[in-house]
Amino acid sequence: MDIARTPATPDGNPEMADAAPDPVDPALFRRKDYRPFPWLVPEVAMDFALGLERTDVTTVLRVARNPAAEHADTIRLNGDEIEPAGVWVDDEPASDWRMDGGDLIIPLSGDAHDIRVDTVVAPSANTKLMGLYASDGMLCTQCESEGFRRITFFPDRPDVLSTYRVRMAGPKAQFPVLLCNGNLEAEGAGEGDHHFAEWHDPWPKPSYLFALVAGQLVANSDSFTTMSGREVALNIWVRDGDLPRTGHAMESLKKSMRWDEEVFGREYDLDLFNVVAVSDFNMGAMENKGLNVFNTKYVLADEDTATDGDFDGIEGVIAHEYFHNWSGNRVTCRDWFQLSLKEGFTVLRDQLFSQDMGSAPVKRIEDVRVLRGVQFPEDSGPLAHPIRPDSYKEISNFYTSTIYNKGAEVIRMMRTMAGEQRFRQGTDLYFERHDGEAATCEDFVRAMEDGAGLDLGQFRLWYEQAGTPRVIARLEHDGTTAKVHLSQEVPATPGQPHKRPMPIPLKLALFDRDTYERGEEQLVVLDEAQKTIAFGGFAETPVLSINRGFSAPVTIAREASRDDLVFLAARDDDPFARYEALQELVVRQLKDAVEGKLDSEARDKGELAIGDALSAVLADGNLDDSMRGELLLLPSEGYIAETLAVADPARIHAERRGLRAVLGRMLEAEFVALHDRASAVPFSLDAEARGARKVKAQALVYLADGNPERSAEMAFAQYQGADNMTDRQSALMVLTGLDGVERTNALIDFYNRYQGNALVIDKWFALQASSMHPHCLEHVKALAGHRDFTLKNPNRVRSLYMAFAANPHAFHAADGEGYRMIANLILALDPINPQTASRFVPPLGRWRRIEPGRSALMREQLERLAAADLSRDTAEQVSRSLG
Ligand code: 0A1
Ligand code: ZN
Repeated sequence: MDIARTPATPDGNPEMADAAPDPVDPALFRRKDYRPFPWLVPEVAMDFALGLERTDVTTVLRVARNPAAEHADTIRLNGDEIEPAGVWVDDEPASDWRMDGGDLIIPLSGDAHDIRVDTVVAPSANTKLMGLYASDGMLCTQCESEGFRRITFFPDRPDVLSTYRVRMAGPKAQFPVLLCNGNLEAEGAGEGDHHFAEWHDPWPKPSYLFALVAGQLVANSDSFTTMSGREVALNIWVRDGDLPRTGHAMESLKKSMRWDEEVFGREYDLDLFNVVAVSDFNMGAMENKGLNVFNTKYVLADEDTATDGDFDGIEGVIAHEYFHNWSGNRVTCRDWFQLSLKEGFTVLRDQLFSQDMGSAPVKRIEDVRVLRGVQFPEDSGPLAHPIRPDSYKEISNFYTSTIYNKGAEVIRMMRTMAGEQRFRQGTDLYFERHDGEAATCEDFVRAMEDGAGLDLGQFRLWYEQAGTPRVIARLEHDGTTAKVHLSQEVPATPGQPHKRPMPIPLKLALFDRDTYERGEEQLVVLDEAQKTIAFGGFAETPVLSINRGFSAPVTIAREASRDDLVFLAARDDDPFARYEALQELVVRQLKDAVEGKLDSEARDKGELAIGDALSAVLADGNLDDSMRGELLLLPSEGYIAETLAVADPARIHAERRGLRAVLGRMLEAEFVALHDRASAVPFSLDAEARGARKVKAQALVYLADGNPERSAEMAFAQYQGADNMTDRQSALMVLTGLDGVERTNALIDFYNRYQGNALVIDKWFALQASSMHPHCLEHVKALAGHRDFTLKNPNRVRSLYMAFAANPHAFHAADGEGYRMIANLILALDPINPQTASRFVPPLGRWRRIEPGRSALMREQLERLAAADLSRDTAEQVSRSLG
């Protein structure tokens, strides 16, 4: 590696400096400690004798010394909760091996050997859902990041690439379908009632991309012809009854394959692509080579059981996993510190795909909402980390919004600076240079420099520094010149007290206040602490539109008057900037209200301005309903909290509801008319009908606060008349927040109607846990005892408790009961499924930004957790949260 071009880290260490294990905390893995593995493993052969209770695994590794690594006289094979049932070296039984923790260490004297290790695993007992596990009577695997070591002993790190040959055998009646990565080479009858299949994956891959599935499955089969004319067989495997709900996933897959060819020049590289849906899964889906494994939530949909949002989620996740075939699989990661190399890039790719499939501006707004709702709080809290972290204890904790969503924003900024065409040259070069390799973020940046012709010297700070930069914008007008004064601050984050200025690409434009004319849009890269840009030809102070299209993942503090925001909210031609102006108008009002800065006159004025702006949105014939729905959405309570140094969740909730009630009353007739108009649009999945359903829901939400009785009536009628899940769910959401017989009846009806459909019953739990009802917390407590609730299924756990933890008025109950409930859940879930348990710690970790009374109660629960015997996953999150 060319050290000369490697940037220095903030503390002055070159990226790959030599380093010994951390003397203070040996459990800490550090990026700078990277060493290549002493052995290459070009080929792996595996044999599985399958059973739910017991599966026997034989693994043969062909190993050879790695000329690029230091000499070693042993090989370390990682293992986790497994034991070697036999070890052979070059066909001779070996006895000189030893264990080091979970790892198997075998002495090796020659330059090349065959190592055979036998293991036995118990899939049914595997509640962690990592490695080989049973779900709903079938067998499946999850190996990213470190699950393969729960199946067999192996150098379980992403820079060891091997081709795999796998034989799997088991009872045919129980496991009629046998799937693995790559191509099926042989299948047939085995002993007795058994059968077998042999798979070969010709593409070298790291162990985390290994997958195996066995069970009673049926396929929706189709095919795709690639740009070079190769025919690829496509299968989406599901449980028998679920087949009618796989059409959308299949269409999404074919669209993704075509789009990646057209936009990134990437062609699929096997003759077969399998997707399997499983109901017990820790995450959304997994990009295993040629055999993607999906959470059922991201496969199954029809109009009766899935919302428009679910349809979008499926399209996006199918695309995401498919795109990984190049950004992740063909070019993989050198180590887990480089996770954003594949995840940030792939998220950007799936975002661009979804932009092209639907409305680009709406998708951009949705993506920014996720970033602000999840990543910004992460970046301003105790768990803040750079998109390329420097250390971790448990890598599962780093599958974060920062790695994924901020990672995507960082690459998007490169694209904005280079333009689409040069960006493509950069990605072409990256794929060409690193195909078949385990690469680093630095490799990606260099390919962008060389291929896209960007100078990214200082830009590398985006990989190193955590925290959301804050840009302060001030406009000065003198004669005919308008000066935009920009400055930036990057806040301190854990372990990074001092920050350097980042290069921040800001798209901006100035509007003439009288003629409404817009000057040319400029891309200004703010790469110093302060910068001033002058624009000529303005007789009057213009109106500044900044961070158009959300060109940089920063917060903007601008000195804009309320009139300026109203101006932009009405006529900015950049849809994002228009949305932003409206959001800011509301955020300012609510912030001032929460901080007690509004007298009644100021309150009225602000409410009127917002009412006028919304009224204009409702009346604007140039808007489609989908964008109208975005513009109508009030900023979330979490987002408002994020703008305050210390937040009082109860006040924020009360003020936001209060404002919505005022607006609901002010615009009651308009909302009723909107609801009527939208209700007349017949169901279809096209953009217009979807937009209609979106604004219909918005109208009900405003009316729920403005005129609850009327809203309840309308919602109940919508619920009963619904011919699709989007309308049914939005009506039920509104009813669940209100009191009355409509609520009870609709909840009972919904449960009875969808009993047995796990994904829809998840919605039933989630709606109640995220409801505006004042007794939400008690409802959640009761639901935890419901016969359909189980800690064993991550979707069910999330549907109840994640929805609750994200529901500020319930979670932040003044007596701390919400915090106690989440801590109790963590304690109960941790021994079953630590990965899912640890994801519930961050909501408690917000304590520093919450008013003192609640803050102490949150901390108390974290301390209670810290005193317990926790998994490595949860312990790391708890100690960082307290830290
Ligand atoms: N690489 C997957 C995410 C993923 C990570 C870990 C998992 O283990 C439970 C599962 C999935 C993605 O980005 O889609
Ligand atoms: Zn991914």
